[in-house]
Amino acid sequence: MARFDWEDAFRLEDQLTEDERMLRDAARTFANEKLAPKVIDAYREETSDPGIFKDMGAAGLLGVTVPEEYGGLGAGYVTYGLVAREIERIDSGYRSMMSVQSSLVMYPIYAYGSEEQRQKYLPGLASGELIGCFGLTEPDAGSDPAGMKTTAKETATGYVLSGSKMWISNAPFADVFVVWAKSEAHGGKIRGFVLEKGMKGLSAPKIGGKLSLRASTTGEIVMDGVEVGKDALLPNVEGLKGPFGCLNRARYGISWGVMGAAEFCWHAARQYGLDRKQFNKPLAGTQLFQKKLADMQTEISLGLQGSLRVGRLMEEGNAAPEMISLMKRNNCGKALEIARTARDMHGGNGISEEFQVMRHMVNLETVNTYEGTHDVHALILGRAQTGLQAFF
Ligand code: TGC
Ligand code: FAD
Repeated sequence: MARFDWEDAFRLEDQLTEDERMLRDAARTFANEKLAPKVIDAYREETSDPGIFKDMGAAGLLGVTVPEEYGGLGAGYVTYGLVAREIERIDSGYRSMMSVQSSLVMYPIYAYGSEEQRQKYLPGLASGELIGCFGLTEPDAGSDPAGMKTTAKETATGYVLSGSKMWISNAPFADVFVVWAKSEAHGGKIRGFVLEKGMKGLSAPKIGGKLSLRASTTGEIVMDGVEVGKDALLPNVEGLKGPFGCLNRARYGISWGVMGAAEFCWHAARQYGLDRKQFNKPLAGTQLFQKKLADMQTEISLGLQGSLRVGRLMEEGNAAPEMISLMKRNNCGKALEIARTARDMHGGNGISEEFQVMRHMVNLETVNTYEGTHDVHALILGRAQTGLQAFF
C-alpha cells in the first residue's frame, strides 16, 4: 500500500527538484536560527531589527527570482514560494519584509528600470545593504489605487512629486522608495519613480499602535514637493499594470507564506492535543479535536498544491493574474480560519505569547487585507467569470 505522510498528504516533497528542496531547507535553517529567537520580543515591543535584511541577503533570500548578475539568486517562482513559506512559518511580518524587498522593489527595478537603475540599486537591495519600500496605497485610495492623488509634475530637469502614501511596509527605515504617481507629463497616467532617503521634502513617519504585524515596521510616505531628476522615472512601464505586475508576484508569494503560518498553527494544535489531558484522556483523542485537525490538514494540503501549480505556470510564463487572486484569497482566508481554530484548541494557553498561535492569527488579519482584500479578490474572480464589473 502507498505510504501516507500526515504532514505531507500529497507528497509535495516528491514534486520539488533537488535544488528547490536544498534552498527550502536553507531558508528553514535561517528562519529557525535567525528569526525565531527574535520574534516574540520584536512583536511585544513592536520593533523590527533592520539588520534582518543583511542577514536575509547573506542567506541569499532577497531577490530569489532576480538574475544572478544583479545579485539575485536566479531561481524559479516555486523556490521563491518555498522561501516565503519558511519565513512566514515564523512570522508574517518577517515574510512581509522579504516580499516587499524582493517582489515590490527589486522586481520593478529589474523589470521596468533602466540598466543604470538596475546597476545602481539591485546589488545593494540583494545584499540587504539597502532597504526598499513600495508606495501605492494612499489615505483615500486603498482598494481603488486608480483614485490616487499623488502627482508628478515635470520640470526642466526632472519631476516634482507631491502627495502621501499610507500603510507602507519598511518605509520608516527604507533607503529606496518605489512610489507610484499620476504624471502630468504622461497624460496623467500612473508612473513609477525611485526616490532615495534624505531627499528634500521626503519623510516616512512610523505608524504606531498596530495590533497586527507588529514585527514589521509600517509607515507613511510624505512627499512635499520632492524634486528628482529624469533618471528617477522607471522608463519601461505605464499605467496600473506597472504596480499590478509587482503585486502578482507578491500575492503569489503570500499564497505560500500563509500556508507556512497555517502549518505552524496546525502542528502546534496537534502537539498540544497530544500532550494535554482532560477527562482522563488526551484532547487529541476526542472526535471534535480530530475533525479540526483533519480540516486543517485538508485545507493546507490543497492550498500548497494550488500554489505549486501556479508557481509552475509562472515559471512557464503561463499564469493568469486571476489564478493568483484565487490562491491569494483562498490561502489567506483558510490560514486565518486555521489560526483561529488553533488558538481555540489551545484553550487559555492559546492567548499567551509563548504558544505563538495568537500572534499568527492576528498577523493573518493583515495578510488577508493587504495586497488586495479577500473581498476584492472575490470581485476580480467574479468579473472574470461573469464579465460584469462589480467594483462600482
Ligand atoms: P483594471 O481596469 O482592472 O486594470 C487597470 C489596468 O491594469 C491591468 N491589470 C493588471 N495587470 C497585471 N496584473 C494584474 N493583476 C492586473 N490587474 C489589472 C489591466 O489590464 C489594465 O491595464 P491597461 O493597460 O488596460 O490599462 O483596474 P481597476 O482600477 O478596475 O482595478 C480594480 C482592482 C480592484 C482589481 C484593483 O484596483 C486591485 O487589485 N485593488 C487592490 C489594491 C491592492 O492590491 N493594493 C496593494 C497595495 S501594496 C500592498 O498591499 C503591499 S503589502 C506587502 C507586504 O507587506 O507584504
Ligand atoms: P478599503 O479599500 O477602504 O477597504 C475597506 C473594506 O471595504 C474592505 O473590507 C474591502 O474589502 C471593502 N471594499 C472595498 N471596495 C469594495 C467594493 N468595491 N465592494 C465591496 N467591498 C469593498 N500598501 C502599499 O502600497 N504598500 C505597502 O507596503 C503596504 N503595506 C501594508 C502593511 C500593512 C500592515 C497594512 C495593514 C496595509 C499595507 N498596505 C500597503 C495597504 C493595503 O494594501 C491596503 O490596506 C489594502 O489594499 C486595503 O485598502 P484600505 O485599507 O484602504 O481599505
